[in-house]
Amino acid sequence: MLVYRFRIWVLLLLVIFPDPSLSHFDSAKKMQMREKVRKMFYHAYENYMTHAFPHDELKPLSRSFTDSLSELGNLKLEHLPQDYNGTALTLIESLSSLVILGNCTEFERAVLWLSENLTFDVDARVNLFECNIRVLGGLVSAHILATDSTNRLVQGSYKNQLLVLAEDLGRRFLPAFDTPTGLPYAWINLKYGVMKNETTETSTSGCGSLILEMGALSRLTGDPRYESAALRALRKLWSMRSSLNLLGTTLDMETGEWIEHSSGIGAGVDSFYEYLFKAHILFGKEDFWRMFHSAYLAVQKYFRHGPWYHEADMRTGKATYWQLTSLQAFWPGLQATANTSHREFVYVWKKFGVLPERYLLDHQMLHPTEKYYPLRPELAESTFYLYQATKDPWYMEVGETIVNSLNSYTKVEGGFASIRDVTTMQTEDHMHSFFLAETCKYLYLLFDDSFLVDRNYIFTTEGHPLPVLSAWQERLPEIYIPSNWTYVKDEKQTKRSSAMSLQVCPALSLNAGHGEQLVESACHVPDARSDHKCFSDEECGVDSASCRRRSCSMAGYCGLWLVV
Ligand code: DMJ
Repeated sequence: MLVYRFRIWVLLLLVIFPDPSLSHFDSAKKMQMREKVRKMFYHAYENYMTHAFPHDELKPLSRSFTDSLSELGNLKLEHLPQDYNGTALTLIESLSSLVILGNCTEFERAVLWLSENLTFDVDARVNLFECNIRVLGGLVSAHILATDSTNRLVQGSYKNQLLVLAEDLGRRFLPAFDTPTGLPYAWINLKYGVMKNETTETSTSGCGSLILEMGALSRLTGDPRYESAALRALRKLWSMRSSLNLLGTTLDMETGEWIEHSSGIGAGVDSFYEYLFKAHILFGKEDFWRMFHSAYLAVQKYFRHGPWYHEADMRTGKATYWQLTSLQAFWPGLQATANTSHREFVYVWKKFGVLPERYLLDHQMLHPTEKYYPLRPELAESTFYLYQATKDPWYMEVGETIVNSLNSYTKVEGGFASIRDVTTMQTEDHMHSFFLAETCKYLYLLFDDSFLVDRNYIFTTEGHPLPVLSAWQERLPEIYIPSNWTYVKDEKQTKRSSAMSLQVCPALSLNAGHGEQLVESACHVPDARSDHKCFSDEECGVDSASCRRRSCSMAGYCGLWLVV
């Protein structure tokens, strides 16, 4: 019975997934797709500018606006401001995308408007994490882009106005960190600081993903307080890990005790892992790499189940919730070798037309209430990274599918609307600012990466680019220094090949005796067929890291699936 169901899935998937060897992605097609994405961006941007600016976000169905900065992360909509008229959130979030799309005129117009009108001296309680990634990150990144002569912006008219705004905002963040543990409050009033009786509950990503933006602000202003505050919080959080190197999802920042011990790689935690890795790239500190390495190994050990990631209790490592949450879709992009997980996310996208917020893996069904798709970027993000890493045209086809779905299901006259229920494709009157900051940007970069040629950027969790500058780097950890910089390879070393080139498991092919180190690799033996698909377990070979035999997944791809 199971075998039949499996075969039917595979047959269905053969129809759903095109064969990449027949890829139609020549340069004309790429250009056509790029233009399609450009149109999407401007349809969203112009509708925001016409119907919502200078308020925070667009309501595309009613063609009106919402001042949503203080609603972000505020599930119960508590302490909403009485007299707050927005901070042009979507415009700030669009700045770096405008530069990537090459629209310097509009970028300059926006910079001018912001420098003359934007103020953070507003009585609004905001979520520190959200305000950091969207507003501070948007401003810091745009400031760097404005001062980069290769962007052909009119340099003379730019007088660091965005940096001045960013520094003002950063100063307003600092009272949140003035706590006995160094862990910040999740909420801060921009005008009055931490409110009386403010909640002490926060999340792992809330206090562990501030280092890129606040670190960049310190490097740009020479004021170390921002980076130190973010670093102290991150270190404290890391010290709270369990003996399994796992963290929970929510905690009390005042006592430093965990509230929710179950966690995964999705909501409430996701960007914590992302920032450890990216902070290492941006600032070069070995510490970040060590933390990331231990945390990553623990994720792979306790959360991973074949291509999927479930949640587990940080104390025992025992599985708790078996569910896909849409935020998890950034993970394959972070790994950049995780084509198997990426394919399963694509499979779910194709099954529903877009990616539902939560999908129960153990029951293979949608979560009864979280059936929405708020125009999230994570799958486009991973698709862009995996295309950059592999140049496999299949990822462009995935990008095309995403673009087509967004245009068919979410495009309305007044912009792009979130989906309330993926089973009915009923729309909702909200276009989140990350649609312009991330979703459109990653899709555009997938089809045209000319912005990245000869430049080395990391993207923040909100998709704002920050350049990797040697001036910001500490000494590089040994692990990242190519061997030929310091010494000539000996004979044994030259004989070593990667698992990918050997196409066999390194543990089988390399003799790990007598001082010789076993080469561990995250890459796997390439799939037998050029379209990466499989019909049977026999086609799948072995996994190079574990040497276990791989099998053919429900979606028809090779991987290390464990039987549930
Ligand atoms: C964005 O604000 C960021 O990507 C964040 O890290 C997670 N959620 C949204 C997009 O889904």
